[in-house]
Amino acid sequence: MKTTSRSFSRAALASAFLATSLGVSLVLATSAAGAASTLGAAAAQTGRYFGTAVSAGKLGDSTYVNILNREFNMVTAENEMKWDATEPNRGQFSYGRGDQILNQAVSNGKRVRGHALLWHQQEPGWAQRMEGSDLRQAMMNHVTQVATHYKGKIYAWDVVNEAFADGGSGGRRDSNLQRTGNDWIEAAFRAARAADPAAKLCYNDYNTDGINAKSTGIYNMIRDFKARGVPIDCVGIQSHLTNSAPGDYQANLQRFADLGVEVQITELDIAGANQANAYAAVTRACLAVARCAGITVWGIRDTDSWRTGENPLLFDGNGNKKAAYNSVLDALNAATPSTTTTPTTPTTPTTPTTPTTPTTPTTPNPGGCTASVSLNSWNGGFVATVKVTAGGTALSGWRVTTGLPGGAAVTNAWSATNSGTTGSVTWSNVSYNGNVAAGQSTEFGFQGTGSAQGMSATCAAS
Ligand code: 9MR
Repeated sequence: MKTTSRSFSRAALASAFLATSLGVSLVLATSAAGAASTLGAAAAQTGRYFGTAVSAGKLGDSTYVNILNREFNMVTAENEMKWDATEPNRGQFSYGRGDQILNQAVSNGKRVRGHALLWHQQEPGWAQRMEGSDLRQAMMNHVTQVATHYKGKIYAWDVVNEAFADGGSGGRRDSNLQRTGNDWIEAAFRAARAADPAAKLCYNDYNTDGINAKSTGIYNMIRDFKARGVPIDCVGIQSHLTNSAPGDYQANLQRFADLGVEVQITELDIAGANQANAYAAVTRACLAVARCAGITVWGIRDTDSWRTGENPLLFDGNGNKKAAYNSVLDALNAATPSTTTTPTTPTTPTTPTTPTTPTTPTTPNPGGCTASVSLNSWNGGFVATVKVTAGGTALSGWRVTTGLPGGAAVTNAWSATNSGTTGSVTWSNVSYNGNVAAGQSTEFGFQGTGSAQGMSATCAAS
C-alpha cells in the first residue's frame, strides 16, 4: 500500500476531495493511526465498510447475532434474496426471509448488499424450465419486482452473478439466461436502474481474483458498458481463496477501479495454513485501491461457512476471534485515514464487443441540444436510455419530448421528471443534471410496457 508523508490536514483534505469525487463516504478518524476495536469501525476509518453474509435461520442464535452486531456494518443475505427464495412461483413474490435480514441490519445501523437478482444457479424450478423470450420477460420482471420491493434500501445490488465461463475462453457461460440473448446482462442492469436508481449496480463473479481470461472478459464487458452508457457502478470480486490471493490481486482490483467502477470484495473466505497472512494481504490490497469500497466475508464462524471443514472464516465455531481476525483488524487499523492511491485516468474505451441495441437517429435540434435513444426491448416491455447532448453553448436546463408508439406506457423513470406516460411525453432535467457543458452529455432513462420501437426524441434548452 502506498503511504503519504503529507501533513494530516493536507492528506485529510485530499482524501475528502478524493472521496467526494469518487462517491465514497468518508469518515475521518481523529487519530491518523486509529485503534478501532471492531472490523466495521476499523474499516470506517478510511470510509470503507466491513460486511458479512447473513443467514436468516441463524438470527435466533445469540452468539451469531452478538458478533454480527458488534463487528460488521454491511450485510449480504446469503441465500434469502436469490430468485428461488423471492419468486418461488412465477409472479408470486416472497420477501419474508429477505426482509428479516434487511430489517435486522437496518435496525442495527448496518447497510445491505442485495444478492443476487439474476444467477443461473438457484433459479426457481419454473424458471429453469423456461427459455427464450418468455424467460427474458420473466427475468426482467423479476429484476424489476425485487429491486422495486427493496427500492431505496439497498447499498448495492449484485444484478448479475457468475455469468462468465471458467477456463480460458473469457466468454459467457452457457445457461438458459444467456440463451435469451447476449444483451441479457445489460437489459438486467437497465431494469435494475429503472427500479431503484439509488442502488449501486454490480456485476459479481468468482475466480476473478487475479488477471486471467475470465476476469479480463468481465473487464472488457464493463469497459464496453461504460463506453455505451449501460448503467453499472461496481464489480464484485468474490475472493473464495485457498492459501493466498494471486500476486496480481491488487493490480486486478486497480484495473477495474480504473474503468470508473467501485470495486467490492464480496464473498471473502480463505482456507489453508497461510490464512492469517492471506487475509491481511487481501485487506491491504483493498485499502491500497481508492475505489475499493469494502470487504464482505462469506459468513461469520467457520461453522457457518459453505466450505464445510475448511474453516475459512474469521471466527471459530465457538465465536472466538481467530488469528485471521486479528490480522484483518490490524491491517485496517494500520491504514491512514485517507486513501492515498490516486486513480489513474480511465482507459480509453475500445469498440464495443456486445451487439448494441438499435438507436434512434439523432434528431435535429432547434434549441441547443440533441437527444438520442437507446432501447433494450423484450416481449412486452423496454428500458429506454436517453442521451442529452448540448450543442455549441452550455445548457442550464433541458426538456426532451419523446413520442411513444400506441400501446407503450412509461412505468418508471430516473434522472428526469416526466409529464404524461403515453404518447407525447415531456421530460425535464432534475436538479443535478440540468447544467451540461457545450458538447457534453448527460443521460436519463425510463422503463415501460409495450413496444417503444420507433420512438422519437427531440431536445430543447429550457
Ligand atoms: O453460501 C451459499 C450456500 O448456502 C448456498 O447453498 C449456495 C447455493 O448455490 O450458495 C452459496 O453462496 C454462493 C453465492 O451465492 C454466490 N457465490 C458463490 C457462493 C458459494 O457457493
